[in-house]
Amino acid sequence: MTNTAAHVLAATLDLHGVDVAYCVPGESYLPLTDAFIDFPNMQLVVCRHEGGAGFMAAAHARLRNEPGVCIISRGPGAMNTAIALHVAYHDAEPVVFLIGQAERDELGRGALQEMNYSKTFSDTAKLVIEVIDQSRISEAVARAFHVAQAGTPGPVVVVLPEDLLYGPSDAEPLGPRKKAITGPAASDAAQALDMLRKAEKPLVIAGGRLHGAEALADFTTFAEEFQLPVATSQRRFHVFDSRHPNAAGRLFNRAPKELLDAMQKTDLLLVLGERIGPSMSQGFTFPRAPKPDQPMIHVWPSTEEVGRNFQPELGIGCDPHEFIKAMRAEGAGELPSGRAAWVQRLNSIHKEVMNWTPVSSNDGVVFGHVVTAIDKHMANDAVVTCDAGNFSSWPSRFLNMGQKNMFIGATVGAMGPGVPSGVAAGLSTPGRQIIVFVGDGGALMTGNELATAIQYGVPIKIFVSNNNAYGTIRMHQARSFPGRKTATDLVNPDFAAWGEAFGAKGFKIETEAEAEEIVSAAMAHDGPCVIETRVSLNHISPSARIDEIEAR
Ligand SMILES: Cc1ncc(C[n+]2csc(CCOP(=O)(O)OP(=O)(O)O)c2C)c(N)n1
Ligand SMILES: [Mg+2]
Repeated sequence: MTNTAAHVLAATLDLHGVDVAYCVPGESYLPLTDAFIDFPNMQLVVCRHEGGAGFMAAAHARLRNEPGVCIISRGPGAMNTAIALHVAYHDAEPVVFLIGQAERDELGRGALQEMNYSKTFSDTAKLVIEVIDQSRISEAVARAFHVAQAGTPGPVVVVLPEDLLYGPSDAEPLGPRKKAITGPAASDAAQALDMLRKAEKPLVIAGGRLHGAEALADFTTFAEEFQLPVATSQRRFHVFDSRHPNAAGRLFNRAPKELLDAMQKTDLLLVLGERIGPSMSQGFTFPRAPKPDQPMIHVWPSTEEVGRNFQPELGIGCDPHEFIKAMRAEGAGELPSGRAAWVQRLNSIHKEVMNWTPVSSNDGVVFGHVVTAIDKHMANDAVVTCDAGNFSSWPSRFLNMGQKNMFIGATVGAMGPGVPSGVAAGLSTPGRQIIVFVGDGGALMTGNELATAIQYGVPIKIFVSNNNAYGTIRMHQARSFPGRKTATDLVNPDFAAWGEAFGAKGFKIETEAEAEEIVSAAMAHDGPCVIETRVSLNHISPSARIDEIEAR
C-alpha cells in the first residue's frame, strides 16, 4: 500500500521510539498532524508558543537522554522556535526539529512564509536537511536522529515542503541506527590512570553528559575508589550528590571566591562529560583558555571538541561512562597519602558555601528563605527547572541535589526554558515532583505554557521570584552605569491571580516568616501551583547587593 510521505514520516518517528513530540500546529504540515492520529503510541503535545515547544523538546532530550522532537510551522513558527535551537546548540541537546516549508514549485518566489533554513540556522543547527523528494523522507528523519546524538549532541532541522507531505511515498519507514559507543584508547586510558593515581590534589569537574542511574552510580563509586573531589558544572548540579563527602562545590556563574581559590590549588583537572563553557569556566579562566594553569584531562564524546578551545594534557573523545568503566577496571591502586585530606578540605568549604546564614531586607523577602524551605520539601527524584536571571543564583547555590534529581536550565543563559521544561518533565518523565524557578521577567516570556501544563494535567510548582524588575540587568547597570537606571523596572500582574486564571492554585509569600508554611502548603497541594514571592531587589543574589555595588 502506498502511504503519504507524512505517514511514512510518522511511522519512522514511531520506529525511533518517539512517544511524545511537542508542537504548535500549522497549515504547512497538516498531513503530519493528521498522521499522528494513526499512531496512538505517540502523544502530540500542543503548545502555546514555538519557543515553548522547542524548550520542551530540549528538556525531553536532557530528561531522557534521547532526541527530543519539536514539530512547528514554517517561517513565523520557525522564527519563534529559534531560541530553542540556540539553546540546544550551545547546551548540546539532541533535538530533531521538523519544520514546514512552502510548496516546492513555489520556492524562490518568496512564497507564503517561505524562508531559507539552511542560511537561517547555519549557526544554530548541526545540520539542516532539506527533504526534496518524498521517497527520501524516512532516510532524512533517520539521519536527523543519528546526527543529533552523535559526537557532540545538538539540534538538527528537517525541512518539510507542504506538497511533499501530501505526496505518495513508497519509502520504507526506518528505525534508529545503532548508537556507536566510544571508549578511550588503551594508551590514553593508561596515561589517564597514571595521572589520576599520581596526582596529590586532583579535582573532577562533572557535567551533563554523565547521564542515567547506572553511569551516575558508577561515577560516585569511581570518585570514592579514587579519592576524587567532585565539582559539578553550571546547571548540571544533579550529576553528583551535594551531600556526598566527596562533593567539592558547584561551578555556577561567578562561583564563590573561597571555593575557587581552594580549587585552583589542584594539580590535575579531570573535566568529565562537560564541554567547558564560559559560565562553568568563570569566563574561560578556570580552566584557563587556551592553556589551562593545571594539567587537564578532558573527556567529552567528540574528538573535535576536546582540543578546540583548550590544550589539555590529555583529550579523550569518548563516552564519559566508558572512561569511568575503563578507570575502574584497572582500579585506583595506591594513592598519595594526602588525598583524603584534600577531598575533605574542599568538601568543608563546599558545605560552608551551601550553608545559608539567613538575612533580611526592608525591600522584600530575601529569596534564600524560600529556597531553603523548598530544600526541606523537595523529593529525592524531583526535577528542578530554572530560567536565567539572578533569582536562579539562590537555588544554584543552596538547593541540595542528588543523582535521582535533575536540574534543567540553559547553560547558555537564556530566559524562558523554566516553565516549558517543567511541562516536559511532567510529560516525558511523568510522576515526579516538578519545581520551576522563574523571575517576573521570565515568567511573562514563556509562562503561558502553564496552559499546556493545565491541559495535560502536569502538577508543576512554579516559584516566581518577583522583584518588579529585570533585576540582573538592573544589577549590571549599577555596576557599569551607577545612578542611571533605565528600562529595567517592570509593572507586573498579580502572579498568584495569574496562576489562578489558568487553573493553578495561587500562593503569595510576602514576608519571610510565612515562607516555610506557604512552601509546605504548595508542595503538599495535589496539582499545579504558582507561588509568587515578593522578593528583595536589593538582595539580588547570595553574593551581591545592588546598593553596595552602586556605592563602590
Ligand atoms: C531571552 C533572553 N532575553 C534577555 C536576556 C538578558 N537578561 C538576562 S537576565 C535578564 C533579566 C531577568 O529578569 P527576571 O526574570 O525578572 O530575573 P531577575 O534577574 O530579576 O532575578 C535579562 C533581560 C536573556 N538572558 N535571555
Ligand atoms: Mg525580576
